[in-house]
This record gives sequence, structure tokens and C-alpha cells, in this order.
Amino acid sequence: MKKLRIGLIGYGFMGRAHSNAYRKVGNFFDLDYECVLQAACARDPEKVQAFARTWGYQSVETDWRKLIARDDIDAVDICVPNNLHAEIAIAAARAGKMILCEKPLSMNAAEGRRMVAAVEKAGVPNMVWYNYRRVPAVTLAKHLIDEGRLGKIFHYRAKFLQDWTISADLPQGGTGLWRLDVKAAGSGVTGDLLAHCIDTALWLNGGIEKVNAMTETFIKQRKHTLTGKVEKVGIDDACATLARFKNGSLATFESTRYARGHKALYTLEINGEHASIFWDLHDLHRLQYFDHRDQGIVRGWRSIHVSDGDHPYMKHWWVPGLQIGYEHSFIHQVADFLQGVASGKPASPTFRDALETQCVCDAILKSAKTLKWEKVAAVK
Ligand code: SOE
Repeated sequence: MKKLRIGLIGYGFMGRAHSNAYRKVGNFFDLDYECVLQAACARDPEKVQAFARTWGYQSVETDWRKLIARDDIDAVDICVPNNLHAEIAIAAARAGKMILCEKPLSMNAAEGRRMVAAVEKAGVPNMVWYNYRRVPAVTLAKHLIDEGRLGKIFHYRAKFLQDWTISADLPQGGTGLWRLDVKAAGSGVTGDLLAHCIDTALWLNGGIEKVNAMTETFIKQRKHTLTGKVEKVGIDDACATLARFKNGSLATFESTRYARGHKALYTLEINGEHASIFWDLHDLHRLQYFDHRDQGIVRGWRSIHVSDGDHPYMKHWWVPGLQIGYEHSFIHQVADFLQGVASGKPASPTFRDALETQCVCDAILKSAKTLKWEKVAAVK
């Protein structure tokens, strides 16, 4: 079995989710590659040592440049704040490393284009961690749509709601709070949460032609953890978007961190000529499906428990009827990445695929400023 020696940069929430996936994938999927946790990298020597011990990394680095220069690293996994993605990814591509980059790809589309150019010039396998595609119920939705079961699509409706930044006392910047600092994150909920909705939407329903959006920053100033000063907040706290897909369907997208009571409510609904589907992250193993072609007296919403052996990914897990969860979406993504490396047919979303999401996010943020419909720039 070939070894894929991983160098992971960053040890936050995503560093843990990805490490867990590398450790487990070989136990459940029959692959040509074995993941080797070769090195973990972060600036704080003690913390990175502790992280490496917990997850079984064989060595540590405190400078990502040194990690990238190492001959014993095949793939670099970028789990650091968004403002570092481009520099690290471009350097890693030049060093000939495969790259797995946490979402969103970049701070904006211009930066994303440079990243795409770098990985394509180097010819290295690359992928962005939009994990929700690999929740079996969402993958099943993709299969049903591709089989044409929904017919012509009229509506796409998605939202991602949270409530963790409502307190005005919450500082911006630094560990755990960089998502509130525009210099580290690039944008607020648009790049962090709506980007998930957009990625899934592009995958399920094709390209978006134009958008009309509004954003709001409810808390205008917050203390900055790093400077200790009260500073202007540059991120969007909430975003509501109307969109028109290239296939003629209409969409609404909403994301916020101000929906009291919601911690991570990602829902999507698609209405087609023949059938509709609905999915909810809080009930992630279920896909709700309504098919108008059913006989009238039994017609109704079916609640499909996506846990049978013939459902996407499920034959790799337990016995039919037993469910899996959030962490498994990352394990599926690693499995698909490794299969892509082995077969030469890259797993999606590649950097190029994720750049399309970035172009939509840029158009949304632009529209929120101009208050006009904005066309989504082409990836090419
Ligand atoms: C934000 O709280 C966050 O952790 C996002 O950054 C993730 O991408 C999302 O999956 C869950 O929420």
C-alpha cells in the first residue's frame, strides 16, 4: 500500500476534524493509499506538541515554510485562518505538494484565481473541504437530481443560521475569534456560512448567473483581542441573497450569526416540476422527498432514513439502519480525495470548483454595497 504523508498546518476545530478523518479512513474504506500523520505545524511549540501527541503526528514544526520544504511530506492540509490560505497554498504547490485546503478557498476571488493558477501549473492534486457534500443524504439528493427525478428545477432555498456572536462583549480577532476579524477572515457569514450553501447549490443545481443581496453588521465595534483596542467591525454579521441560476431557477440564501436559538441550522430545499427535496443538518441522515408522480391516495413527503447499504457511502459503515454523523463527512472527503489521487480523476470540489463559490460570494458582497443585481464573474 502506498503511503500519503500528511503535513497539517493549524490545530483548531478543523485540524481535529481532518486529523480524525485521516486516522479513521483506512479502517472503513479499501484504498490504495494509507494516510500517515507525518507532521503537525503551528506557531506555539507546546500546543503543537500536545496536539501531535493527542492525534498521533510523528513530528512537529512551528514554521509552515519548514514543513513545506520537507521531503517527507506528500500532502499539505491548510487549517489556518483564511488570510493565510493563499500564501501557504501557492508555496506548497510550488514545492510540488498535494493540497487540501479548508473552506473558503480564499479571502476573495482574485486571490482564489492565483491559487488555482498555482496548483494547475504545478499539476498537484488539490481539494477544498466543503464537507457537507459528503453527508450521505446530501449526496443522495445529488443522485436523485442527476437522475432527473425532480424534473425542471424552479426553486432553491438554503440557509445557515447560528447565534454565537450576538453579545457585544465578544472581542474580535485571535484564536477562536478570527472569524470576526475581516483582516483574517475576508468576510463574515458570507464566506464562512453562506459559502457552504453556495458550494452545495452549485453542485446540486449548477451555476449562478446573478445575485441581489443585503448584508448587515449589527455590532459596529468590538475590542480586538490582539491590539486590546476597540476597533471597527469589518465583517458582515448577516446576509440575505436572492439569486438566479443559469438553469432559470430562483433562489434565496440566508446566513447569520444572530438567529437566537440556532447553533448550526443548515437547511436546503429544492422544488422541481415533479418532486421536491428537503434536508436539515440537525437531522442529517434524513432526506425528505416528495414525488408528485406517486399515486394520489398515498402521495406525501417521504422521510428517507439514509442509512441502508445502497445509500451513498453507507456500505462502508455499520449495518443498515444505523446512522453516522458530522465527522463522517470529512472521512468520506478524504476517501474520495485518495481515490481521486489513485485514479487520476480528481475529487471535487477542486480549487477551481471552489473558486466558483468565491466568485458568487464576491458578487454577493458587491451587490450588498451597490444595492443592485450583480453578475457572477466567470471562473475562466
Ligand atoms: C462557524 O462557526 C463554523 O465553524 C464554520 O466555520 C464551519 O465551516 C461550519 O461548518 C460550522 O460553523
